[in-house]
Amino acid sequence: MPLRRLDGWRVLAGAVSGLLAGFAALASAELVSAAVRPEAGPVVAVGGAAIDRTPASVKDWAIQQFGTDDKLVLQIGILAVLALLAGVLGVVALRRRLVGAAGVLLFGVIGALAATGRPDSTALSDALPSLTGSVVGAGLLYGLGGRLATTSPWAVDRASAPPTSGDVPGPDKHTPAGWDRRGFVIAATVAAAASTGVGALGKSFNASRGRAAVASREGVELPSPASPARAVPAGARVRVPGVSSFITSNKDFYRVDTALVVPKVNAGTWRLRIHGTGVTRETRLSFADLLGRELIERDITLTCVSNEVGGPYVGNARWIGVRLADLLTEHGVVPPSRGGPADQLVARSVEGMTIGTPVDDVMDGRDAMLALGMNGRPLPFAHGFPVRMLVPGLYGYVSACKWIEDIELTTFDDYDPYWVKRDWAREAPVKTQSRIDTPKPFARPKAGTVMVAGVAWAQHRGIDKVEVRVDDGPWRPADLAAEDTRDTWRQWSFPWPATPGGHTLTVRATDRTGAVQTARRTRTIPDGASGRHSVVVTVD
Ligand SMILES: Nc1nc2c(c(=O)[nH]1)N[C@H]1C(S)=C(S)[C@@H](COP(=O)(O)O)O[C@H]1N2
Ligand SMILES: [Mo]
Repeated sequence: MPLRRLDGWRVLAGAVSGLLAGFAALASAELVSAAVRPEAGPVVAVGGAAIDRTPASVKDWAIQQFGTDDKLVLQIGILAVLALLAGVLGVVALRRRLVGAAGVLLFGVIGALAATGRPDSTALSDALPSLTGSVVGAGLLYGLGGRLATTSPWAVDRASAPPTSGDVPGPDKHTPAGWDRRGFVIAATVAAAASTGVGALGKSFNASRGRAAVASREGVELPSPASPARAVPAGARVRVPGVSSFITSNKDFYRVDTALVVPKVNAGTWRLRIHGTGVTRETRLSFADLLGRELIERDITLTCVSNEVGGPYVGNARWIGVRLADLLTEHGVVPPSRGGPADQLVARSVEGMTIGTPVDDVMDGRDAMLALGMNGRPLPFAHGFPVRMLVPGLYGYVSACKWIEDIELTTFDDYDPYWVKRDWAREAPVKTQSRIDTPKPFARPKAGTVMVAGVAWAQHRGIDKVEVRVDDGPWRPADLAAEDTRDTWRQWSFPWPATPGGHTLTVRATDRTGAVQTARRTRTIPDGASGRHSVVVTVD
């Protein structure tokens, strides 16, 4: 037999059938996940498993590179890899349909393992979306393969061609000219249309699941707090354009969490369990129980441990919530400094996050709270609706559990929460920091008086002084705006008589313990970045 030319169209059709199989698998998985839970879908599960296993340094790098888009980048990456592998499997299936189909099933198993291995997975049913999807995908690949069957696309001297495996019909049983193009195109079109329909159905079911939660949020009326925050002092805001607004709006508030799908929790069915060592009265509280208590309203600045010096992961909001210390006391909790048995409070969220906080910090008189409201609104879903924890003075990863549903009293010896298992410090008070908001790096201000301004924070200690240095000159005191509370950041400004040329501006803060913000640069891991923020500008 003469050497037949490589049939490029057939290879392409193979790749297309692989892609279609992948698409059908994901679409049916989406539909099944609507019946199980949206988080059990393969892309979310594999993405979540990847996040759980990413070394802290890589995760930190991803946050720096992509910011809040890190999750989108991850999902696009997963889909791109899946598409590539699906295409390859499709080509493999040209010669070995069973191998191709088995490959698709293998992905289903990987997805199922990822889904059931997530910390929030409580049922084996989480394996169903991936498994069902892969069975559909494998079946489709096998079926489409029937339309493509002929000799190997590459080869072709029959004598030297590898033995045809049993599942591949020999060329002569099919169209002698090669493969069944018409049949393939029809089958592929039908498969694509069916998958699109199934996927769309799954998406709409998943969306309607969230609708009850959305309605429950819209129904929340925040009562006026028994203990309101005082008005932000007029002098707390410096009047310099470019400074961060004193209160960060909900939409501008940074978001850092591991959730690929923002949990949509229905406040009507939500419960908070309080239990553990030293809890004399274990309870489950409803959202209405919390709303019915005396509420406090406080301005609190929240900071992420992943914030680089000068970085954006800090925000200040007016929160309304329940005093956590009172709630714990009612449940019999005694802090270790007064002889209590539990030194760690572990908060768990609906999606399986665990966050550990020193019980002494929660109960030492500061305004640790279960927040229900943020800037006058129920918490946004992305910021923890219906309830999140906040402890002034501690980084978010050791204090600010969003979508909280469980509080367990335990010890630091007995339990390591999520981030601690991943090399971050057990305890992490916020480090004293300051940031230049204006001028921006590489700005070109005109010579004359240039207003340098920004924010400084040392939550729960308070900021007492901010100083600015130009190049290697002396430290000069900045004008400090009035303090709102020692749990909030403080704005500052500095009128700089700028002379032409390149200059470096550096800022440092001193907190109320008298400690000066260190110049020693450290990484964010394990307990927060230290060092001083500098901005280089060229004065014209
Ligand atoms: N459930 C849950 N809560 C969480 C996290 C998370 O990943 N999951 N991240 C924590 C971290 S690291 C920070 S800095 C704050 C950020 O809160 P924000 O997104 O509302 O700004 O939430 C904390 N609470
Ligand atoms: Mo964080």
